[in-house]
Amino acid sequence: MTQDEKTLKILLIGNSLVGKSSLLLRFCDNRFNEDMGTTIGVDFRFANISVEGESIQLQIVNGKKQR
Ligand SMILES: Nc1nc2c(ncn2[C@@H]2O[C@H](COP(=O)(O)OP(=O)(O)OP(=O)(O)O)[C@@H](O)[C@H]2O)c(=O)[nH]1
Ligand SMILES: [Mg+2]
Repeated sequence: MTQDEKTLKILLIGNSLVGKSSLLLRFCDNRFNEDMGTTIGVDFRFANISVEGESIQLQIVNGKKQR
């Protein structure tokens, strides 16, 4: 990562089974997996997007509401 590359941290939060993991998988890999199972602990992914020619790194944390 170069010094001037921008990084954004994104936290996905919401109740269990609302589709957080599915949203993340679709965004990062453009896939859908019907039997993914509930997320244990914290799961995170990195993604790069380009906005007006500028590269931005996304650090997406898939959180979980504790109950
Ligand atoms: N039909 C349909 N089902 C979806 C969609 N998104 C998610 N699901 C289903 O909803 C269920 C829960 O999705 P997850 O992505 O695992 O939800 P989650 O919020 O990560 O759940 P936890 O990890 O338990 O917090 C799964 O059975 C998915 O297959 C959607 O857009 N359409
Ligand atoms: Mg999940």
